[in-house]
Amino acid sequence: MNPSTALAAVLADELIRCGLREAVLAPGSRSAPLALALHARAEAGGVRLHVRIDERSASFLALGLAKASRRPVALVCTSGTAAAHFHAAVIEADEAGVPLIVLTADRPPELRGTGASQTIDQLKLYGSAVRWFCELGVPEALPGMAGYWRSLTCRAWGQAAGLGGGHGVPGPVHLNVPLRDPLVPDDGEPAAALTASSGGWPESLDGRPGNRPWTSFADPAAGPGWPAIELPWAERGLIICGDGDYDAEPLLRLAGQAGWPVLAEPSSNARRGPNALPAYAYLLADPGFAAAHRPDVIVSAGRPGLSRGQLACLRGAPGEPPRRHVVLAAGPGRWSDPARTATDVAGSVRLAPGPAGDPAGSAWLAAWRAADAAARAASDEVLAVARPLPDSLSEPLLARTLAAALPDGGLLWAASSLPVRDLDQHMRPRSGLRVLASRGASGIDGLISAAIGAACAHQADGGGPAAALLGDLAFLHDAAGLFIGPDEPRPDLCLVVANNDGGGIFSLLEQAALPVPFERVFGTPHGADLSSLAAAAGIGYHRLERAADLPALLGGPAQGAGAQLARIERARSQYARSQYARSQYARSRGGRAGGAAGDRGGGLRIIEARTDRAEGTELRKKISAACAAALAGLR
Ligand SMILES: Cc1ncc(C[n+]2csc(CCOP(=O)(O)OP(=O)(O)O)c2C)c(N)n1
Ligand SMILES: [Mg+2]
Repeated sequence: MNPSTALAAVLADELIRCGLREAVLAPGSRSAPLALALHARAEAGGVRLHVRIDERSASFLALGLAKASRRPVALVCTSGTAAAHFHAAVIEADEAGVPLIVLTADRPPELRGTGASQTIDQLKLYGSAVRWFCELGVPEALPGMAGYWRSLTCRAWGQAAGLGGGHGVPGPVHLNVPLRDPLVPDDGEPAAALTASSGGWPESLDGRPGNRPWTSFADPAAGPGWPAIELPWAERGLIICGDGDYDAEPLLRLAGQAGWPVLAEPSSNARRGPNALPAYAYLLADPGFAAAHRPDVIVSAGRPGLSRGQLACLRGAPGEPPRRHVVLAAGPGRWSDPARTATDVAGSVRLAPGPAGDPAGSAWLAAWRAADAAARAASDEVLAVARPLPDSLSEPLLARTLAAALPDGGLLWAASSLPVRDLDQHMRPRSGLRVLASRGASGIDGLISAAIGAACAHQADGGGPAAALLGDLAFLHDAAGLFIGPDEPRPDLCLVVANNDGGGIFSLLEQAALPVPFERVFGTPHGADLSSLAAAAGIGYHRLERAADLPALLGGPAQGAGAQLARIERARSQYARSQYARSQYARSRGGRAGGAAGDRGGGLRIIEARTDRAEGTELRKKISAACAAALAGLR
């Protein structure tokens, strides 16, 4: 076996021993050994492989897979600008704590700096966005390589997963892999040999017996716990849950014990239980309510920052007496304190024994609940009579309906910009729905692919149907993410696009007052025909006319899905072996393959809701005014 092939086979083998389940790659020549090794292992049922043409889509697909599964995903590309296209997803993975193992193939050193084609400086390409960077040595048939390659792979796995001596935070790692020709297996070498046999090597390349990884990591749950902080009870407390992957249960219990409202962003997955207040954004945006309801204690978790009212609440008013703000950290050195008001950082928090009022009868909680109910009723009333038709397609109504319609066990990907904010303002508390979003860097990039990845992983783990709520610019930004090869795994996923022909969020910001350049410079209308795009990608499409029709549409395939299914059927017979491997994989995982479209009925499809930006702006202003009037009525 030639050295490049051997290295790739060992890397793939060791990653699978570590627990790798999903790998994503984009095509290229320098990366051929890695691609062939992963493909061989996928055929054997050891891992699921996803191939994408566009590296940016590939990297966000990997991000979605890793985010939903909470496991490292391998991401492979060739040398040159291909590697640069991973950068945005690597940044999001860093900010949001998502485990990725990025493997960029590279020219060997003797070909660098010579003007050789597709050669750039790939060393530390992602800067401080990775937990660990390592440039591998050019593979050579020397003794000691098995230990070198296998231990290094385990280190990458441990660093990405946040393992290896404590409660680390998961994140991306970058292995730059120089590969020298030959880049394909030697003549006549069977594909099966790519699973790390060691013909022609000075020593065995095999891993540890029993299919164990070279290095195993102690379970962090067995180690010393995170420092907890004890808080004395105070009546005026708030729990603010920002985006993030943390266990909200202890916070919800604390809220119940202390009688504190829970103000939870959708992707905190903490918007449930009796103290969760879905209209909280309207309460915090109301200066009168905010001034009369200043908390003495705030406990915050995750990454808050979705609305100005929420940030103002964290900041407090000038001259106000200092208050306690306990921030729960995701891990060492990783906590969010956007207003710089943290008085304490801890791993968890509990109420100190001692005098506590009557949380159930607390006037503080009752006031928040009454205000929430009033704001909710006011906003619902505006939505119910929104022009031009009753039950017309307003974006807030779409968000509210979608979050309620997905069944228990479902998954919802919320795009940045207005979709996640509409959910924040209108999604009713519920359990059973997992809401994910790219809120690490809050980009509108890669969101189709990230949603596809999240849905694939969610459904491979036995999860239910998935939907994504996307703005039109976010949708177009990752249009390449729609173009998926016939043999690629596809989830049951509805891409629900609120198409207001531009960036609706800017109409709510200060620049909206600049009439002349506004539309061209911020609004960015495009007039794109999404149904043509769907047809070009062979993806089912449905135009939604009324929000009330959404629940029924979520359940079934859209127009055009028949053609998609037929294509997939052809692909199925062509690739019967791959399908067999997928089912083997699914069995080994104890779940579904999550393979081609139709495995779960719906497949990948688009539902477009056309809305009007100006009307949407007016509607949101009306809702805010109605909420303010309702809150004033309570005083
Ligand atoms: C990669 C990236 N580029 C630019 C932005 C800035 N940005 C934030 S929201 C937005 C507009 C999004 O428009 P759309 O997806 O249609 O959602 P809408 O505001 O209409 O709901 C832009 C360009 C961003 N967040 N990420
Ligand atoms: Mg838009």
